[in-house]
Amino acid sequence: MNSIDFAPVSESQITRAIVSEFAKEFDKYVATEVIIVGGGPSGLMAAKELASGGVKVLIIERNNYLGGGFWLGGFLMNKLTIRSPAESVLDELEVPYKEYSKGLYVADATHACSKLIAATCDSGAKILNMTALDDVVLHKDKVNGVVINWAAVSALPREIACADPVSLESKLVIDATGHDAVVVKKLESRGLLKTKGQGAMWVERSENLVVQHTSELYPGLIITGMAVSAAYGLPRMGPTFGAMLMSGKKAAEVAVDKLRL
Ligand code: 48F
Repeated sequence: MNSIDFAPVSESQITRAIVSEFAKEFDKYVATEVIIVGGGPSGLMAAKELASGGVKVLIIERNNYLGGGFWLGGFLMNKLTIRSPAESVLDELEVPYKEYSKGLYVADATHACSKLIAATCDSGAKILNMTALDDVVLHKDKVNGVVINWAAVSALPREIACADPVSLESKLVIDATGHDAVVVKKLESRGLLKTKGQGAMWVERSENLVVQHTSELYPGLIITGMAVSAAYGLPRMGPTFGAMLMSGKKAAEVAVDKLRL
């Protein structure tokens, strides 16, 4: 290949393409059906399921990348584990894996995470990355949306960046922020609920309990993934991810039931 003639396009056209397309999409999602805070495995799974079912869903993610803890297995090693029956989700996502021992499967974390992100984008879910949750919108004892700011602004001390955040409205919010349970903590800080904090490691019990407790914790607020453990004081599970994927699926089911009411 000697040379390629790229289309003649000016710098300002490129800037306009970005600004106008971002503004159009942002405008569409200023009021939406479901906002998912956190783009780790549970949040991505919930978003994929909801958007595939025709629900208008937006993920808020403070990092510039999606995936959360799903990019790595345990101890900075690129292998993640899944316990039966959650390998069915790997099949759905077409992630290769192998059976290590009866009922315990191993996959490459980077491969699994890339496939989950791609499936979520393909489903039609929209993503606002580099965006951090600042607070919740609360109307008459029901969560009605989120207050957000650019992650870069949230990371600066108040005295340097006193930039007001903006609000997005939604019928439901899903807290998928992992161990920090950031949305839940906003309600706790106002005395509206009490969290128990995550329990110690006990893998045999943890995964079943997380899926079981995935529910609407407060009117308008559904919890999924490790946020469930933090809210209910359930045991932690370490680098095994089946419950994150299954909890995301259950959170989507709970949301669909609520939207139908
Ligand atoms: O931590 P994370 O992967 O949560 P998860 O879906 O999965 C937990 C597992 O990765 C693992 C485990 C079980 O296998 O113990 O830890 O429950 O993903 C949480 C996402 O939320 C984002 C964060 O960057 C990450 O991508 N997040 C956290 N706080 C905020 C946020 C915030 N204030 N605003 C926006 N995003």
